[in-house]
Amino acid sequence: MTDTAIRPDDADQTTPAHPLDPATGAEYLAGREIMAQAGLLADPVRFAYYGLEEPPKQDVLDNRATDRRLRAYLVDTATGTSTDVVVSLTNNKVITARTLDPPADGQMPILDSDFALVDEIVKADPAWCAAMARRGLHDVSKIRACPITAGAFGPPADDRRRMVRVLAFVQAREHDLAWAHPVDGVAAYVDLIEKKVFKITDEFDLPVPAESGDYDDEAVRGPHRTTLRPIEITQPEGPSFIQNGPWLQWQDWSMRIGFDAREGLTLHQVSLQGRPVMYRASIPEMVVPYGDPRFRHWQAYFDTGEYLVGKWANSLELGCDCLGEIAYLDATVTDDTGHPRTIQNAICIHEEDFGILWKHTDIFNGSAQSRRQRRLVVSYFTTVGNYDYGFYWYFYLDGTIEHEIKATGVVFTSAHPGGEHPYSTEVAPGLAAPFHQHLFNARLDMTVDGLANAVEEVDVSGLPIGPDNPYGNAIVQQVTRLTRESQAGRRADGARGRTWRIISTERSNRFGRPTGYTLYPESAPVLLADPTAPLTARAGFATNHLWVTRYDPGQRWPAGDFVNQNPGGAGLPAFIAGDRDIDGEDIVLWHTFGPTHVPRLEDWPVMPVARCGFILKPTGFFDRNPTLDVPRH
Ligand SMILES: [Cu+2]
Repeated sequence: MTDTAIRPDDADQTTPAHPLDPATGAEYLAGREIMAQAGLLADPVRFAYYGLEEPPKQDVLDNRATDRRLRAYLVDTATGTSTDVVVSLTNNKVITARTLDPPADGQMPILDSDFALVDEIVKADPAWCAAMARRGLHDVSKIRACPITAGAFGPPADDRRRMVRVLAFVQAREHDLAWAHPVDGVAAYVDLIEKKVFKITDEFDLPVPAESGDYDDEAVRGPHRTTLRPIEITQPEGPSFIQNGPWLQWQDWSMRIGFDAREGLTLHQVSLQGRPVMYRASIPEMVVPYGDPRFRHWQAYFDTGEYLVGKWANSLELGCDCLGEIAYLDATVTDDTGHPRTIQNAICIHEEDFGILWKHTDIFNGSAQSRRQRRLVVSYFTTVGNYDYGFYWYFYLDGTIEHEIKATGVVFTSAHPGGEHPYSTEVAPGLAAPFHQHLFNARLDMTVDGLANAVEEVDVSGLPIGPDNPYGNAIVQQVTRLTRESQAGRRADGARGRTWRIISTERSNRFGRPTGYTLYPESAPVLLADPTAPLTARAGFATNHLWVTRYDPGQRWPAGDFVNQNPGGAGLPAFIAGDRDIDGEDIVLWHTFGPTHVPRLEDWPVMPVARCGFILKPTGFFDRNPTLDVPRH
């Protein structure tokens, strides 16, 4: 096992080799200097986001992407003034600096420092302390304040504030699991600019659940089992991939790896046998709406747009998080002041055996053959509050691409009111885990054999008995071309085996049919909130499993650029308003997926990984099984 991490920060370089390479620490500092010179960084201006502003696709493809740019979301924490800034490192100047109108545009994401700030603010608030004291909680040093993004629920005076709502948990001892001890019925509404509690809702008292959830305490977990023998994975000749910084090649695949403080891992220019498949792939948004309609009806977070999943990426550990011959990439993000921070070993790259690739024992010729499947794994893990999410991209020998999200960590909790509560599961005495959804959105900038692509919706069905089908056994496909954006907001349909095929409108296979890749969705529920709910307006992307748009470099974020307290309508619903032609064009697929989580007793106190994702498979991309050349051993 070797740690072969590439540490871009170690290299003293200001100009990366490729226009899609992640921004370096030196670049962040250079961009910061440009903003400072332009007077944009007077204290207390903070960076709510800072990252690479990727060049337009055509410029990259034509090798003329020479202007290296960074984008910063600045917020003045004294006035709330929020500015969206793009700087050119190449030309050493500010390109744009737009001041937001937050009630219309939304607020900047949560700052790192907001967590500590909120803790201070609530603990200094007499009314909040009194609400705690009435519940018998007199020592506020044992209370953990959990800031939850506010959404947009009115009244308008509230929506104009940069605010969070704060729930409380008790952590009586150092290693206590605070999530086991929610203080329910009371929430503090905190203005992050005025730095005060402006409202408290104190609606009901329920006892703080007492049972320990400290899963690392032997008194809770019992003694460790002793029956697991070691599994060791060795690759005596090393892994089969070649990595050169962010560039990666494995078998017939090649790609570039990127990382963004907001959306985490990004993949670029994924190609197979030198043929383009995806120009860019990432998971640029997720929303976790909770389904308890009591006073916590506002609980729904957009982990990516509001909290920035990328900057909470974990440093991975060999032997624990990743097994085998691992290559790591570090990620460089920035702190609230725009200074670089390196997350060591943030991205894990390795190769896995994946069981049988193909196998057949022939009854006629006696041939008995079997081949092993392998996959290249590119992944990272992030922690946002109580939950942890692993984002895994898999590339297989047969051309399959899979994305899998591993959700683990601790379920969010409330106090259980007793009896049959319709919106939560009682997971420990008096402790509830409310039902909720984890709805992710994948942005798949497909380039199947080039830029000119189209999407077909493919259903399967039987046919009724008739003259052409006298015994009723017919099985057919219904293929519907999605030609305009207005037509391409689609739901999965498991009963019809619905898939979406992305085809090249320029290249064909040996039967003259378009080469393609098929998206296989999991047919789980989309957003369950009422269509007229305030959340639905803000999470419009989550109301369909599929959207298809014409490529536009400005359309990056499915819930809009500024998700925090956005009033709604931004992102995908706005992107398709122009109803562009998507047939034979440069198109982007946006795929919503993820579980509706009814917590189980077994999810407490720490949840075994729950998986969700999607698969892309070559469909007529090759003329036959592309893995006949895989040797037996
Ligand atoms: Cu969950």
